[in-house]
Amino acid sequence: MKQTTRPHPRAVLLGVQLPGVSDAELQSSLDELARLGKTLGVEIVGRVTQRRPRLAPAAVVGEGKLRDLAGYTGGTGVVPSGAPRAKRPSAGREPEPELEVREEEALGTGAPGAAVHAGVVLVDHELSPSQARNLERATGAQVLDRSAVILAIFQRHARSREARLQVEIARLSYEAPRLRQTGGGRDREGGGIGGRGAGESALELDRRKVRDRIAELRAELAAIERESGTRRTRRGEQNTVALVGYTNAGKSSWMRALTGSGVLVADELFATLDTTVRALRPETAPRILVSDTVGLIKKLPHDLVASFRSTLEEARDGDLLVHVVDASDPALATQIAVTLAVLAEIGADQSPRWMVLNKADRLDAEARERLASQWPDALLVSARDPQDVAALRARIVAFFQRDRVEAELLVPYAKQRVVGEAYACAQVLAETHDEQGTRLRVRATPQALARLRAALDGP
Ligand SMILES: Nc1nc2c(ncn2[C@@H]2O[C@H](COP(=O)(O)OP(=O)(O)OP(=O)(O)O)[C@@H](O)[C@H]2O)c(=O)[nH]1
Ligand SMILES: [Mg+2]
Repeated sequence: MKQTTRPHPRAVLLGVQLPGVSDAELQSSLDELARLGKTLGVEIVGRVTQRRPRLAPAAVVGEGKLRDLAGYTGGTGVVPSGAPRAKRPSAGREPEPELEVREEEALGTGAPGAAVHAGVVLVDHELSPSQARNLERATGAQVLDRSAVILAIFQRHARSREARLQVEIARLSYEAPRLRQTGGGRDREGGGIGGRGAGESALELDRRKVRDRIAELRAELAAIERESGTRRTRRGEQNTVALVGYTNAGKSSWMRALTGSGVLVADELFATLDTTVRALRPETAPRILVSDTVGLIKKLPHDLVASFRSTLEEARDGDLLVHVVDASDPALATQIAVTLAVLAEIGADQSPRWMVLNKADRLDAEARERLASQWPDALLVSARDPQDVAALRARIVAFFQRDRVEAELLVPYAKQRVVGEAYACAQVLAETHDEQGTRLRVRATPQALARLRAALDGP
């Protein structure tokens, strides 16, 4: 082994093939889980799957598969009967407040003879607290379900105060019921809320602390959102386009291409958590604002949707939604369906919407043809192709010009601020001055025109 590179913690994937799920669907779901794991920095060393009518209540899979799983992790492969063993002392460290992949354990060499030792098990299903605990006891590894993995990525990628608060609220909400049912405070590391003692009183204390903390964070978030709410209302006067879609589809790449902004583009899942708003370049008069939004994913934990609601509402408030799809991903149909479902959930399914099949540069002629006939209304493009960028920009500009009407406005000298407003929300074709005031010839939407006239009639 090279000494310079720090090895990644190793993980094994666990998935159950439920009735109605094809082999391909199962594998594609596990592929996605593997990508989520890689985003967290773990190396995937194997997959254990089982076809079952439902998840085994005790430990997701049956006894035989549990032993297979332990072959990767070095555990006993058996769920011990009786009370959970006492917690290992955590080397005098304070409990980590984050759901983190514990590298030191993942790198352990506990399994004599095991070729690859995985310290982490990623499960492609929502786990009950007892399933998680049993799996941990049988495998000796850290067990994370899909929601926990997504939450950990969000936690790692959150930059702004707003995003950090949203993630923290989601994480506490995710953990609260688990805390309730473990019966002795948290017995899994990584959650680290409240006391460690066993018994009802400690549990009560933990629960209250979590509730209080969530309330506190919500209040803080509400204050921030009130402010960004006013920012949004101000933007409400302008033309806005929201880029929405599945994570890694290329939203931020389009944001960069359309606006020249330096937003982060990365080949990882959930690179973007904060909404960024920038003007379309070259600038139009009035300006068209483009916003880049948080990506979506299959089985996005409900707590995250709830807590990122206001961020997602940025998309709902757009005059036009550009739904970016990774056309080179074999799972694009599922990704489209998931995106549309979330848009419907947040009430964003009423706005005009275009579908952009992105990454067309990765497709051969045959695939392009197939997609074009399958999604006849979509645009097949690449964020990397300047011609495609110019074409989409032109379509966006045309969209906002569509219902424009021309009008003449006389702005008295006492109300010159309306001239500024006209430049902000309309295209000013001519400006002349006479003794009565400023005469503007404008082209604007009927709504913008009505606003300007109201401003002229008002005090
Ligand atoms: N080949 C190719 N790659 C692209 C294209 N658009 C984006 N990518 C790549 O796809 C990856 C994801 O792009 P992003 O723009 O960060 O995707 P996103 O939708 O913002 O993703 P999240 O913020 O994580 O939800 C990056 O590695 C990009 O370079 C494209 O048109 N062609
Ligand atoms: Mg992004």
